[in-house]
Amino acid sequence: MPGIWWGLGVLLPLQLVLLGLASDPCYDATRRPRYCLPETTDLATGRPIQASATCGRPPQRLCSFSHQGDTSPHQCRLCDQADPASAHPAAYVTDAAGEATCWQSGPVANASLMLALGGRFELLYVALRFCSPRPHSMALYKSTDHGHSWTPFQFFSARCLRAYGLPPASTISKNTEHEAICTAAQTGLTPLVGGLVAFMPLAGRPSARAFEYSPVLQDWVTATNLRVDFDRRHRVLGLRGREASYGVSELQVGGRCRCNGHAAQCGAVGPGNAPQCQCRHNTAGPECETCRAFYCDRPWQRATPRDAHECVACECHHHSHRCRFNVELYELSGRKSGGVCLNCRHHTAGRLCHYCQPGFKRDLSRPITSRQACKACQCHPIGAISTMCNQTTGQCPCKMGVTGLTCNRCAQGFQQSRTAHIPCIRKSAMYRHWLRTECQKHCNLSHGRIHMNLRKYCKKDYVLHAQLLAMVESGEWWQFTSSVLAVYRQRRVPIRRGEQPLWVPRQDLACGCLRLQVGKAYLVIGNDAESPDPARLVLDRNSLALPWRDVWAHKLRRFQQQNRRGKCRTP
Ligand SMILES: [Ca+2]
Repeated sequence: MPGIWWGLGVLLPLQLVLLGLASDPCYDATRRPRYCLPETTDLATGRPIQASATCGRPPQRLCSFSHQGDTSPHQCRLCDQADPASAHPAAYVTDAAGEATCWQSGPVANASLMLALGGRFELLYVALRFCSPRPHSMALYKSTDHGHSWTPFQFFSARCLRAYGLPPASTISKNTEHEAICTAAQTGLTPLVGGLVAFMPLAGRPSARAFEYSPVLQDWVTATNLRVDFDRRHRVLGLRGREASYGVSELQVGGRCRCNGHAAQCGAVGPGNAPQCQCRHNTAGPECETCRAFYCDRPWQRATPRDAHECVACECHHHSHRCRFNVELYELSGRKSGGVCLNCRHHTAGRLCHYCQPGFKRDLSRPITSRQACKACQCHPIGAISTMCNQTTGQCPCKMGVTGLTCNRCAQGFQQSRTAHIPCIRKSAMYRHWLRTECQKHCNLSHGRIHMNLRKYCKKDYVLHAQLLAMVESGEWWQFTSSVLAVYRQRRVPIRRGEQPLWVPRQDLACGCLRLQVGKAYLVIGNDAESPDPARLVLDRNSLALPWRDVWAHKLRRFQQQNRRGKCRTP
């Protein structure tokens, strides 16, 4: 038998039918994610079921009816648990034999059946086929915690108020959508055999049409276990109470895995394991209730027909496999993106691994997703101020006078120096610097004060007191006109007092070996050795010209006298 649920097939959501046709119900033809649901299956058939009472221990005589509306021709048979041929165990409620087999409670006032569904499911219908007359009062309970606690699902009673304290068939308002009601329907005595009691958890509930948007109803239809309490039997004329029984031949529970709209398939992972959703839309978990690792750019949401709420991968430009969700960033982005990449590799950095690390520059010839998207700056260790270059241009920060992407050469107008501190200096400064060192070498200057004593006096060829009157340039020479005021030591070719030309090499003056000023008087001390012409009076870098001080006159006269006395000849 295909099932007792013929009539309800058309009531199943149309989507189930449509989804069955598509290759992947969770995506449309253009591979866009869409709301999807696993098939509704019969959750009861084949599952073990428990009954609070079962006939046949000890063997009992029970009577049942063979015709739906006629109470008179009933059959009475022995129920004996020890004899399989006449036993009516609870397993007959969920067996595959359908109406052919039947559980019988025996002549008890109350009985119940309990079914563990083997996981959390969303239930669409619960249906019981009776082999006895339907109960006068019965209650359906569900559990969402595997039988630890129970919630009323539906009450059925010909006398609702008396049996369960509830008004019969009260309408369901939006505020009471998650509450059980009591109905007198399906409680009639007839049919005496084969009667049906069915319950659809969503029927009559205002939000049922918007089930995907109603967490209240989503919870309402969710169950792990079902229990049916048979609370009162109808009195049947001609049937004695000790021969009457509750009898159920079939229980069907239509439900589907709770996958939050993210799976169209659901199956047991291993033997004895609860069925698990085969999650799509980058979701994970037994009920697709979280996003897959790395797919956390947006917060998880249940899918709806309007929006599949697919979990979105973090955009890390292929430089990271890990990310976390940041709610502040998500809000700041206008609820678009909240993923933060972790451990960016390939020298990338930033929330989306879309920058280069400090010390690396973007190689714009490669896409940012390339492993070589970031290259080392390679700033010159001497020319650059730091090792960190501009991310986009790659320009290293150069020291003054240094240029080039990596600061590897001197800028125009600059020239390499030999110091790392200032690797390039202005060319003019360079020249001055060169001149200074060259002149220092050239002039052979004796630094410090000159202390004139007899020994030094004797070493010199001549010592004069002269005043400079004028100067003219003459080739490589400066020709001064001097007035020799006194001769304190005379050379071989005598120097006359009075006006005398005085020659100074041009470079000696440029380098400042001699500091001479027209109009001033000097103590001039020199040797003849360097002079190209013994007749000429030449003043050069080996000579001395000290601004004249009158105090020297006396001292020099004394040296002169000592010289005349021959003191210079005896060392
Ligand atoms: Ca059966």
